[in-house]
Amino acid sequence: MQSATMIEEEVILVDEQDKELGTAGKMEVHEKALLHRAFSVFVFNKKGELLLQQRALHKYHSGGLWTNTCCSHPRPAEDTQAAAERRLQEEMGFHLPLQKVFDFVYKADFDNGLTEYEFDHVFVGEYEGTIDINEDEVLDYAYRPMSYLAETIGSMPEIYTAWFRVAFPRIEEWWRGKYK
Ligand code: DMA
Ligand code: MN
Repeated sequence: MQSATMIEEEVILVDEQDKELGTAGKMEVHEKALLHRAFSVFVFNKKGELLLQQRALHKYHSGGLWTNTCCSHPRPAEDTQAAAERRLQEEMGFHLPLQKVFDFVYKADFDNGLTEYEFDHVFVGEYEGTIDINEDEVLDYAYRPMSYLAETIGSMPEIYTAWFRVAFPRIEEWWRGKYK
């Protein structure tokens, strides 16, 4: 029997301006380094600490690494913010209205031959309530101060995902305007 996770998920192919070009299978785009639409969610508590997740060890790339609260890809025809709110619930077990803050394009090659090449929409939200992680996706979580993250991205970059390190300076700039 085929499990739900084995059914090929479809993602949205885009150009560098996020214009839709079509759809393709999730594994195919990461094998062939095709640019596709993605999102990254950054959730903070009232003190302005960032909620990190540690990716489950068996994820298709970056397993065991620490990263922002939640990441994934919108499905074909799915609104990107709605997808981000859906996936935050699926991975971290809570619902939160999110706000788009910026987007960026990045490309990163992984040791296992896969590549992330994404137009990444960045969303933020504030949350203090209960967290119920999905163990198929997430190994652990922790709220961390931005100063600690800035320091440790410098001193031990290997524990963090590639896109988290790329996005961090811009999130930090946004964070200074809100929490500092
Ligand atoms: C993909 O996230 C998106 C980014 C920004 C890296 P993911 O690998 O966690 O996606 P999924 O949860 O769908 O496996
Ligand atoms: Mn991707």
